[in-house]
Amino acid sequence: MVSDLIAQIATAPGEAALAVVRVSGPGAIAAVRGVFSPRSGRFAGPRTAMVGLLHSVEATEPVDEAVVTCYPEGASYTGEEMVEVVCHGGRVVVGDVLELLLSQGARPAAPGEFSKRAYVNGKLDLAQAEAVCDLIRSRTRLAARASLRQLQGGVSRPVRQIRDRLLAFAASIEVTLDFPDEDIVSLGSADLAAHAAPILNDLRRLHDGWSAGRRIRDGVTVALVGRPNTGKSSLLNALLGVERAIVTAVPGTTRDTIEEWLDLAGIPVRLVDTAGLRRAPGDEVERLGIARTEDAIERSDILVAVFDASQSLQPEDAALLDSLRDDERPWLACRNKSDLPSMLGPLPYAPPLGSAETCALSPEGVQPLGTALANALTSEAADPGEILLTSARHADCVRRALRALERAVDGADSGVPVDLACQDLREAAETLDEILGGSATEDMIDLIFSTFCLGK
Ligand SMILES: Nc1nc2c(ncn2[C@@H]2O[C@H](COP(=O)(O)OP(=O)(O)O)[C@@H](O)[C@H]2O)c(=O)[nH]1
Ligand SMILES: [Mg+2]
Repeated sequence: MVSDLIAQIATAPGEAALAVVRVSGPGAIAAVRGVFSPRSGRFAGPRTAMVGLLHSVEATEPVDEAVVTCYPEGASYTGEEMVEVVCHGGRVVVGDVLELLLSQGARPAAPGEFSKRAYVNGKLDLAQAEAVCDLIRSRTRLAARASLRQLQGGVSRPVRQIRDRLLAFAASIEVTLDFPDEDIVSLGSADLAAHAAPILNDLRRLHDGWSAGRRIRDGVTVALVGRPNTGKSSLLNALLGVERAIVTAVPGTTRDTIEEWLDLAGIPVRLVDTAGLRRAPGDEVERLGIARTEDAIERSDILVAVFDASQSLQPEDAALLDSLRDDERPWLACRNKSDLPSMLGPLPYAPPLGSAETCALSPEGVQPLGTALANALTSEAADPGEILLTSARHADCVRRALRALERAVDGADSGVPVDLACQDLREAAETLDEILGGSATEDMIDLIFSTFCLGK
């Protein structure tokens, strides 16, 4: 593939001590040479940092003092000849540095273009390249670690291994088909099932990690629901440790839904405070707020039903419990205002995720709710060292591979010719190869890299 010269700022915009501008493609080093004068007077060899002055081509206008490192073809992130310029950050300088490099014949790189080149040049497989993007976007440490493992081949290795076993399996069957007269024992359906079993097992295990992986990557939406004045906004504030939502003693204060991210046991939680579900809303704004509440409930993975424990169960509380009973989503009860004398008896239905007693007036008082939620979230979480699929694309490939393999086994069972089973095995292997990028189409690749950030 013929490649051109690209340049882009690799760091986030805004005031910062330093910024990084990268140039990649044939002639990258010559392009930088034209606008950079090393302080030592001579251009250092590859992979050696040089401090010096970036200036206009005519050397009349200094642009910045910078550190420049050159990478030869084959030994850089993209696999191409590449230069990394570490200049000063901020609004002006870094833009000028990029301009300077563009004036040397580079064009601005599109989002994900450096990583795409790394993939095209075999520096990273597709799953690894995707991990770079995920690592940057991680919302919690657990998510970052899962992406790092993926970057280091944690997903690619088992996937490649299973793919190779499927191919070897298919080849071993094909041998019996190609040379039917030779002294090769042909595979019966029982043999096929026996050979497929360990592969099926490994594929299933890989796929099982997806539900935990998805939570770690995309997070879980938790909505606080309940009638007005039970303390939902206070709970949100105390859990976040900041006064995010307005709290007053006036029922119906929260008119809009408020969302904030929270890190609970390493899982990103989108916590949603809702307007109370009142049967007789005060005005139009509150009516709209309640509509949004219903929408927020719809989008939630877990619901927290908040009750004012200093009052007996009110008709609106009972109505909420009725609707929760009919909802398939898991929920837990929060008995708030535990600092006041308790008037709330046992609830008519046992919450599937249990109950937490809280006092929303302090961060310590809401700890039981944090713990109950964390327990609910981590109950099916994998152990930290386990390989987790954190990409919907990967999970989909594994699911399709599983189906193809199951088809092979079922088909052989019901007397379908073995060569058809072979086709299914090859299809399963090819589907897994999509994870690594091997059998991914050009459009698929472009789509994946287009979601990357600029300069990546
Ligand atoms: N004593 C006590 N008061 C609380 C507690 N939680 C909230 N409140 C008070 O209850 C009122 C309503 O709280 P708010 O968070 O706005 O309830 P929301 O309508 O459910 O969002 C406010 O006056 C809060 O200060 C609590 O745990 N103990
Ligand atoms: Mg509120």
